[in-house]
Amino acid sequence: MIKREVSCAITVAGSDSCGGAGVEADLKTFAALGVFGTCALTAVTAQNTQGVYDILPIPPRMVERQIEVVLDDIPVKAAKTGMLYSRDIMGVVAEAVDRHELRVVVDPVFRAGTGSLLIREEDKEALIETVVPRSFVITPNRYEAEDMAKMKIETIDDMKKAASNISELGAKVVVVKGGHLDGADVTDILHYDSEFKVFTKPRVEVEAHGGGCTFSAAIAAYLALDYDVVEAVTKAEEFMQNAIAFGSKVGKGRVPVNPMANLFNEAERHRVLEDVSAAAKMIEDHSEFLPYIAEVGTQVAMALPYASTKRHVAAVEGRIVKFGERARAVGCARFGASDHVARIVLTAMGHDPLKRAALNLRYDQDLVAAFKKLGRVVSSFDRRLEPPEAKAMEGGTLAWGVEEAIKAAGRVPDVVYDFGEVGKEPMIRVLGNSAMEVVEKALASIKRRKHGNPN
Ligand code: PXL
Repeated sequence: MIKREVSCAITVAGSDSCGGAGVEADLKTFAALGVFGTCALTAVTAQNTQGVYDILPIPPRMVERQIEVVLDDIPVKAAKTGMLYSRDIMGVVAEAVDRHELRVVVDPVFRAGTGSLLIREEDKEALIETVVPRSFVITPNRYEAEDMAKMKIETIDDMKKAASNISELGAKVVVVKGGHLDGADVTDILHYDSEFKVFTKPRVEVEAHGGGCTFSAAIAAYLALDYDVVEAVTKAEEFMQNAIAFGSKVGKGRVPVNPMANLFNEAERHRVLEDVSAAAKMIEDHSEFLPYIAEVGTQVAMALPYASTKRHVAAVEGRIVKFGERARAVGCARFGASDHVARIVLTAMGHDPLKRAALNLRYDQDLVAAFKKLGRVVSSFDRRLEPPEAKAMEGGTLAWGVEEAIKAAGRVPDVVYDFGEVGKEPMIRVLGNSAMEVVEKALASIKRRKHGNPN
C-alpha cells in the first residue's frame, strides 16, 4: 500500500438529522476540499429544514473520549467547533485544545437558522469565558457578535468595533459575518493583527441552512491544507458563494447549502471544454452551417452545472467566423470567452438547470420553419417592446429577451429568435443540454430546410 499524504481535520459539533448543518455539513465540506474529516459528536438533534424538535446531548466524558482516541491516532492539522451545547462539554473541548495545542476555528453557535437554541441559555457566558480565548479563528454572525461584543451592530463600522472587542476576549482572528444586516450586498469583516479585511459580495436571496457550519469548516479545511489564515478565510468566502447560490431545496423549510457545488464544477471543466471544442469542430467540418454563420460571428457555449457568472461558461475565443468558403473557429474553447451567448445560457439555466448550452445562427425564416417541422419548441421576442429599465439591468437586452421567450413558451424553448433592430442583426439561438446537442439539433434542421440557399 503506497502511503498518500492527506491532510486531516476534526469537527467537534452536533449532528443535524436533516444533513444540512452540523457535523454532516462539516464532513461534506472537508471531503469537498480534499481534507480527511474526523469528528467528535457533542449532541444529536432531531431536526429537519423547518426546525429543531429535540436535542440529546452526548455525555462530556464521551465527547472527550472521541477527541482523544482520534487525536492519538490521526495527525489532525486543524479543528473546528460547532454546537457545544453545555458548559461541561465546553470544558472538555477547552482542555483538549490546550493539551493538543489545536488550531481551532470556532463557530460560536447559539441558535439554528430556524431560531431554536443550540446552547443552554445559562451556558452562553461559558462559551465566552472558555472557548473564545482559545480560538484561532472565530466566526460570529451579527447576533452572536452582538452578544459577545456587548453592543448593537447596525453598520460596517459597528462590525469592525465588535470584531475588535471580540479579539480582546482572546480570539486571534475574528470574522464577523454580515448576512443578517440589510442591503443588496453582504459584507463580512476579517480582523487580524489590528488590521481589517473587508469582503463584499452580492446577496443571494435564499433562506439558507448550514451556512455558518460550512463556512467555518471550509476555513478549517484550508488551514489543514496549509494556507495562511487570511488566504484560508478568503478562499472560504469564495467557496460559500456557490455553496449558497446552489443550495439543495430538499424540504419544506430552509435550503441546505451545497458544499459540493464547487467540486462538481471542477469535475466538469474538462468535459465541458471538450464538448465545446467538438461542437466548434462540427460547425467547421459541416459546410451546411456556412450560410448560417452570423455576421457578428457564431458562438457555441456550454456552462458548468453550477454556473453563476460568465466565467463558468466555456465558449470559442473570438467566435466562429466566415473565412473564405469555410467556417473557422478563431481560437480555442475557454471559460469566460463569451458575453452574449453566456448570458443566454445563464438566463435559461435560471429556469431549467439542465439547459446549459446555446448556439447563435443567422436568422432565416425557412430555418425557423424547419425547426418547427421537426417538433422543436420555438419562441421569440421583440426588441421594440423592451422597457428602458431592462437595458440597464444585469444581462441587458438578451437576458430580458430570453426571459420573454421562456415566458411565452412556458418552458425553456429549443429555439429563440428575434428580428433585430437598427444595428442589431436578426438572430436564431438554439438552446439545449450540451454544446454538441445544440449543434446536432441545428444541423438536423438545416438539412431539413427546403433546398436552396437562404437569402
Ligand atoms: O448552524 C449552526 C448549527 C450547528 N450545529 C447544528 C445545527 C446548526 C444549525 O441548524 O443544526 C447541529
